[in-house]
Amino acid sequence: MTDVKNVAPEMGLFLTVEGVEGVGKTTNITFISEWLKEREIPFIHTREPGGTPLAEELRELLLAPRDESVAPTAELLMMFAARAQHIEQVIKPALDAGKWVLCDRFTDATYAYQGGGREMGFDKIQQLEQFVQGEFRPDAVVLLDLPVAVGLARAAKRGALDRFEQEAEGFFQRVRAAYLDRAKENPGRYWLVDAEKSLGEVQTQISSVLESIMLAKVSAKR
Ligand code: T5A
Repeated sequence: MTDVKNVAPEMGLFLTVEGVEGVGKTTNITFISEWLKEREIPFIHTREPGGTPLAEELRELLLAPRDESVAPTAELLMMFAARAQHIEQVIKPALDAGKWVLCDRFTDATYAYQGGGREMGFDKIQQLEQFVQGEFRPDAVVLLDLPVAVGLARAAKRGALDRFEQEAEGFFQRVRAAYLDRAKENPGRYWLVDAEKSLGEVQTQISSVLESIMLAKVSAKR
């Protein structure tokens, strides 16, 4: 185990976890939280859409199944409205205080779901990303990947489906493809984990990814 106790307080890091439905984000974010606690690394755990009272209200609006069809542009703008609030109220203050921010989804999900899944393309998302975030990006993205059918089967076991989970399999195939394309384009920032394996094997991969991320951060500081 790398000893980071003396450097951790000044080592804010923005780590996001991404993947298609049922890939195991929630399960593995709990694992990452424990991993950080064991190393006494100060962190917060948050999520998108959500993370502040206003953004959580937007999440409810976005995820609720409804009879009215939601215009992709309306969906996209609500994602970024929630994100703007989340960044200013929660993410940046935590990073400024030297904490790690462990975030369940961020803008990569917008590229994957609205850009890929909804086929909106990526130009407008890039413009909004620049408008809302400037140059602010996650330091590292853990991308959990598995065949869509496996993830959907896992998600289906949890009960009632939200508005996104009700989409057809083709939607999630496009989501997965968009995630994998982004990981290929930015190999330094994305850490791909084979999430089809057993939970133990997935968490072994995640531990080794976290060690690498932390070592990279420590050496960048020296
Ligand atoms: N969205 C979000 C956008 O469209 N645009 C955006 O910009 C953003 C930010 C948010 C929705 O919003 C969309 C995407 C989403 O549809 P969410 O809650 O983040 O919703 O998304 P979900 O994918 O639904 O997340 P969940 O937390 O519900 O699912 P997880 O976390 O991927 O899966 P988890 O951990 O609950 O695991 C599912 C089941 O699989 C088992 C678990 O025990 C659980 O039962 N499991 C395994 N089983 C076998 N082997 C393994 N390795 C396993 N790992 C987990």
